[in-house]
Parts: sequence; C-alpha cells; structure tokens
Amino acid sequence: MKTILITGATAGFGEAAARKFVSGGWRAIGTGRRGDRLKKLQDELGDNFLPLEIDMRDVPAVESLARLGTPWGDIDLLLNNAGLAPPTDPLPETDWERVETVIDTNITGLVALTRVLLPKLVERKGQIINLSSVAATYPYKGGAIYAGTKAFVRQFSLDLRCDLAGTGVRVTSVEPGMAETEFTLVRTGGDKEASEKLYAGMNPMTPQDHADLFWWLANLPPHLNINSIELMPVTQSWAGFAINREA
Ligand code: NDP
Ligand code: 8X3
Repeated sequence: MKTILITGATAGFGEAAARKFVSGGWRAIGTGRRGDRLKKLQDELGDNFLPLEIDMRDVPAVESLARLGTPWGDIDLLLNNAGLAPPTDPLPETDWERVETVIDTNITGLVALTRVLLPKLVERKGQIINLSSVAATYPYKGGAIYAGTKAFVRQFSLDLRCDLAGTGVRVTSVEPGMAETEFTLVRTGGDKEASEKLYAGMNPMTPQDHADLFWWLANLPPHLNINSIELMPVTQSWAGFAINREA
C-alpha cells in the first residue's frame, strides 16, 4: 500500500485528493490548521487517513513529519498543496501579517517539509507534486506577493529535478487557473459574496478536477516526469497589456 502526505487537506484540492487517494487504495496523511475538519474527514475515510493538525508556518512542527514511523512515515508522494493568497489590495495597504503568513506558508513551510522528506523520498523513489499557479507566469493587479510565492514554487520544482537527477524521484509543478474552493473566501478575509460573485457563471475548475490530475500524475509510468502542467477553465484567458498614456 502506498502513502501520500497531503498538506492542506481541510478544504479544496487537498480534501478532494484525500478522498481520491484513500478510495484508490492509498494511505493518506492529511494536514491543516483546522483539526475539526481533519477529524470529520477521518470519520469519513477511516483508518487509512491520518489527520495531523499542523500549521505550515511552524517549522519544527512541519519537520516532525519526517519522524513518523512505519507505515505512515513511508511516504511515496508528497503533495505540497497548503497555500493561500493575501487580498489583491495595493501592497502598501496590505497588512504585513497577512503578507508574512502567505510567504511563510507558501514558501518556507513548503521548503522545510520538502527538505526533511527528501531522504525518504529518495529511498522510496517517490514523487513530489507542488501547487504553483498560473499566477507564477501571468501577472495581474494585486497579485505580486501571491504570484511571487508561486513563481518560487515553480522554479523550486524545476531546480529540484536537477538535484534529484539519478534518484528516480519525480517532481511536478502544477499550475492551475481559477478553481472554486475556499481560496477566494480566504483571500478576501471571509467575504462569501465576493467569492461567489467571482466564480458566478464562469464554470470554474473544481477540486475534483485537481484530485483527478494528481491521481493521473501518481499513476504515470515511473520513467515519465511531467515537469510542469498548466490548466485553466475554458472561460478564463488573458486580458493583454495595460497602457497608461500621459494626459
Ligand atoms: P483552499 O483555501 O480551499 O484550501 C487551502 C488549504 O491550505 C486548506 O486545507 C488550508 O488548511 C491549508 N492551509 C493554508 N494555510 C495553511 C497553514 N498556514 N498551515 C497549514 N495549512 C494551511 O484552497 P485551494 O484548495 O484552492 O488551494 C490549494 C493550493 O492550490 C494552494 O496552494 C493554492 O495557492 C493553489 N491554487 C489554487 C487555485 C484556485 O483557484 N483555487 C489556483 C492555483 C493554485 P487550514 O486553513 O485548515 O490550515
Ligand atoms: C490562483 C489562480 O487565476 O485565481 O492561484 O489567480 S487565479
């Protein structure tokens, strides 16, 4: 039986991935700050789901994941999914604590976890799937901090492949566009109306679309590495450059 570690399993992509992998016969460890949600997921998924309440900003807690014993510690796939965005307000108006939370979660926590799990992943010829975003490639107003963190994740993923050459470990940067999860609710500080309005009538991608993608990546033949994969709903595209003219 294979084991996946999913960060951010309390909502969105991570929660859907936990369901997909456990129902597909894997053991899944799911982390997040909301222990009540993890407990509920365990009630639903049973003994093949291990809930661990961990804040990605707490580096010693994150590093403790490398000390799990057999069988939970025998991790074959690390799904670095936990992440969030600050509001799209101009940077000077964005609260520093929110900026710091995003950088600490999306970058520091992800790197700390990957670093301590690499020896195990090498031993098991495992796999890493990192959640980047289309924001890593295409700029938009108010996206600087979030996009910067996701550009880090994308480049970190590609560079890791160089360090892992010859080990058999696979690394993929997954770069989605708009998917309806709690992402916008979190980004707007809990504004349900704003979140619903953003996704209304545009047929966004879903958590299930992403769980299916992770499953596909996990089940590819071991000689094949998808370096990066970018996906969007058909309704999302680009708006071009903005040009400001002198009056
Ligand atoms: P959700 O808000 O639905 O889920 C985010 C998950 O991350 C939650 O389980 C949350 O758990 C966890 N998380 C956030 N901060 C922390 C933290 N400090 N410590 C531990 N866990 C944390 O968002 P999505 O499912 O949409 O997002 C998943 C990933 O996909 C993110 O990295 C996001 O940036 C990325 N992404 C999302 C897109 C979208 O349109 N939805 C598009 C492109 C990329 P908890 O709050 O319980 O701690
Ligand atoms: C978030 C993707 O398109 O909502 O990572 O900015 S988008």
